[in-house]
Order: sequence, then C-alpha cells, then structure tokens
Amino acid sequence: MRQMTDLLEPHLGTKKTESVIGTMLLGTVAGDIHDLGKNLFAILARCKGIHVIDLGVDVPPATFLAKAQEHKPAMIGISCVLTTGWPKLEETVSLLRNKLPPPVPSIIIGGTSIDEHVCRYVKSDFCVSDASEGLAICHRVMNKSEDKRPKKR
Ligand code: B12
Repeated sequence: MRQMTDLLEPHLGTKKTESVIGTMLLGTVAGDIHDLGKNLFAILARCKGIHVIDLGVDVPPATFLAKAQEHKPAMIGISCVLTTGWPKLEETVSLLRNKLPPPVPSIIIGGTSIDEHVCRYVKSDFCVSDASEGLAICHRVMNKSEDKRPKKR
C-alpha cells in the first residue's frame, strides 16, 4: 500500500487544483501508528485544493495544539484506527477546544474504529470512516468558512 501511494502521488500532484481553499492540520492520534488511511485522505485532499499539514503518526495532544496555534488551520483532522486510541482522541479534541481561541477550527475524526458513538464521546464536529465522505465535508466547511462559522452536527 505504501509503495503504491508513493508511486501514485507524484502523478496525482500534476492534477492539483491551482487555488487552495483552506489549510488542514492532519495526524494520527497518540499511541496509534496506522497511517495508510490518513495518507490516502491526505493525497485526495491535496488534489482537491486543500493545503494539508501532515503531522505524521502517534501525535501527542500537545503537538496538535502547538501546530494549530502556529498554522491556524480551517480544519483539524485526526485519524484513529485503534479502539484503544479513543481516550487520547477525546483528550486531544478537548485540549483543542479548551485552549484554542475562538473560532475553534472544525474537527473531523476518521479511521476504521470511528463511528457516531465515538464522535459523540470525543465531541468532534464530524466523523467518517471513508476518505471521500471526509473530503466532501471538508469542502463544505471550507467553502463556507469565509462568511460564517462551520456548520456543526
Ligand atoms: C495495516 C494494519 C497494520 C499495519 C499498519 C501500517 C500502516 N503504516 O498504517 C501494522 C502492521 C504496522 C499494524 C500494527 C498494529 N495493528 Co493493525 N491493522 C492493519 C489492518 C490490517 C489494516 C488497517 C488499514 O490500513 N486499513 C486500510 C485503510 C485505508 O483504512 P482506514 O484506516 O479505515 O482509512 C480509511 C478511512 O477510515 C479514512 N480515514 C482514515 N483516517 C482518516 C482521517 C481523516 C481526518 C479522514 C477525514 C478520513 C480518514 O480514509 C481511508 C480511506 O477511506 C487492520 C485490520 C483491518 N482489516 O482493518 C489492523 C488493525 C487495525 N490493527 C490492529 C492492531 C491491534 C494492531 C497492533 C496493536 C498489533 C500489535 N499487537 O502490535 C499494532 C498497532 C501498534 C500501534 N501502536 O499503532 C487491530 C485493531 C483492533 C482494535 N480493536 O483496535 C486491527 C483491526 C486488526 C485486528 N482485527 O485485530 N497494523
């Protein structure tokens, strides 16, 4: 999978849209090293005009916060594949909500272990277990972010 994405990415790059619609901070939650899904989503998002800052895997909550303060993204995406990652996911979302000045960027979580119950538990704005669905949500949020706060669930 990794080899395939490495091969594909340079070719997809030539099709990148010219205008950037927004910046997104992306990473896999602390304690989790799965990144195939996150990387697939990042490739799709970059092809569709989103400037993605990928923090990699096993990203501590404090790093998400520091990078969000530095880059002021329109959205923050957190990947979580392990069910054991849920507590750290909750901690990360809570830290971002409590420490970032308003308007807090919309937070989307994704990965195999994610469903609406997890979304409610961690209090994220959006949850997906499919990259294209996530991309559609990001587009909706970023295209609206000029004039109003992103629509919440
Ligand atoms: C590949 C894999 C690995 C690889 C990971 C390689 C890598 N670089 O990612 C390796 C071998 C390293 C691995 C390790 C482990 N794994 Co593993 N792994 C898998 C496996 C087979 C596939 C996961 C995967 O990549 N799926 C494909 C991707 C494309 O799907 P996805 O992540 O869901 O992503 C899609 C969407 O969710 C979405 N998406 C994903 N992230 C995001 C983020 C955002 C913001 C958005 C919008 C969308 C989005 O986009 C993608 C495309 O649609 C699964 C089993 C399975 N069949 O799912 C087990 C599985 C996830 N692993 C499991 C386990 C237990 C582990 C280990 C703990 C094993 C161990 N004892 O060491 C370690 C983890 C160590 C750690 N600290 O993280 C368990 C988890 C069980 C659980 N209850 O949580 C699973 C389910 C296997 C099992 N049945 O037991 N694993």
